[in-house]
Amino acid sequence: MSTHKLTLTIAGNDASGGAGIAADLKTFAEYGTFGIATLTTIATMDPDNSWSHGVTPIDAQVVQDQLNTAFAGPGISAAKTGMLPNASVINVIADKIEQYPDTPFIVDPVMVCKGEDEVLNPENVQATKKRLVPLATVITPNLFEAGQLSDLGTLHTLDDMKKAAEVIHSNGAKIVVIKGGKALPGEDAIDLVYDGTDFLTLTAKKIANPTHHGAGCTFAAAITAGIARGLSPIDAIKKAKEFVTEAIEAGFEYNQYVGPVFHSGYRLNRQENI
Ligand code: PXL
Repeated sequence: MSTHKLTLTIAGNDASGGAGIAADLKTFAEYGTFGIATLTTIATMDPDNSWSHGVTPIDAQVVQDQLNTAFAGPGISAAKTGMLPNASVINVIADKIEQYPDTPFIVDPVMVCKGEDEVLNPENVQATKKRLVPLATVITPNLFEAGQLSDLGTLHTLDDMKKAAEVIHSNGAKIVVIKGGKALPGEDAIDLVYDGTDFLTLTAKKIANPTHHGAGCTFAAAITAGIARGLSPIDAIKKAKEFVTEAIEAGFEYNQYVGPVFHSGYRLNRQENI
């Protein structure tokens, strides 16, 4: 029997390489897992029009075909979702994941890209609540996404985050991680973890670098790979916070619009450069 740990990302391609499946596959590799991608959408950014985003969905049938391929191997140790274009694609994913109740499933409910404040597609919020939240081993909304998923609207404080986490947990997600990130006022980047019993806060100093692009994807991918490698979900979340903090610190300016994290930062901090 193979000892390789297979990790699956069901997400979009960020054509600039910082977020989406690129972030996930690079992170999976850093964790020593065998990454597989099911592409759901292609996100492009226009250098001639203020980096405005274009989103091209992949047909739901093609998403289903990719999932069938991904699950036809020795078995997926953990799977995650990222950017999903519409309810049809969400339904196809939920139908497949429901067939694998023992596979840890991490939902990163991407609703907006950094720098954009328009919700990608309002029907996604409803479909995510109905189909993906109940299946989630871990769900990783940012403040905005947690406000939408809990119907509590804009969240401003740690108390607001706790209330939202309770609602999202009551809708079926086993562990809720709300990323306060840079949106929560104060000096620290605070994430709130709720497992239905205890609240845990993970705190890191906010990093001055504006190199956050892809941080959310990288964090969720690191949780996925950590669980695949045998960590408990809570330990995987703590490790992922360290991993993404060092990835942000190692990030760079891609152009005037965007600064991605560097997904190899954690390893390179511990390894002699080749
Ligand atoms: O960071 C959110 C995100 C997720 N997935 C894809 C993206 C982005 C933002 O640009 O392009 C594919």
